[in-house]
Amino acid sequence: MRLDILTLFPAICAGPLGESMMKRARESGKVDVRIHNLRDWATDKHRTTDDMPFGGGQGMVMKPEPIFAAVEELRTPEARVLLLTPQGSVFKQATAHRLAAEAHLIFICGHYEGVDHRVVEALVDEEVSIGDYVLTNGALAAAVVADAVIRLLPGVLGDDRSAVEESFSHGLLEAPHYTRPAEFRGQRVPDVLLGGNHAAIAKWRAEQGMARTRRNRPDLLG
Ligand code: 6GU
Repeated sequence: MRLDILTLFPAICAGPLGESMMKRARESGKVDVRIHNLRDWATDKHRTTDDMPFGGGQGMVMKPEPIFAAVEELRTPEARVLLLTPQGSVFKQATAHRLAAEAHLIFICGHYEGVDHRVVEALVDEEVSIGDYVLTNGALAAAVVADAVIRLLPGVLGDDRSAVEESFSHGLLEAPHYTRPAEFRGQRVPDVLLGGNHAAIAKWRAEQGMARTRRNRPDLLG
């Protein structure tokens, strides 16, 4: 997969996508991540990327020209173009699986109060938000979406089962995990996990996952 990220703050994306599993996925060629400064496509002396909103109101709006120039230069026939914005539809694990099947993604990171809507009309295939809260810009959201998608690419996770068995794959949260020591500061690991009864362990985990979902995420149970 190729992923182009267009942002006014490349360093915000570069940190999270330059460590650990993301770093290895890039170094092994499983994903080609290119982080671009949108300012490189601004043409005036001050390299302006924003302007005042027509109709008045608070804040600035990202100008269309640099975004059009960048996307027209970077896009390929296979490219799917996303705008990261709190006005988007909410990103879910299912969205990550769908995007992981694409050959080329282009992320446009929104900033200021918004992006000139002609960008959405003419260039963007989908608008994506990462949740119901407001970030100062879309670069952090782009790194989040990129991580969730890249870890699903073939060969990126060491053990391919871990992507199948994890949280949300079955629509529920996971059971608690424990490692050694079996007793720590008076708290014991549940006995069922210490015996080798795999059917009993699977049953306990299913019950715990359900109880945790009821407590923390009742919305997932409809
Ligand atoms: Cl994609 N951008 C911004 N600025 N805030 C957000 C978001 C995106 N998703 C949730 N909040």
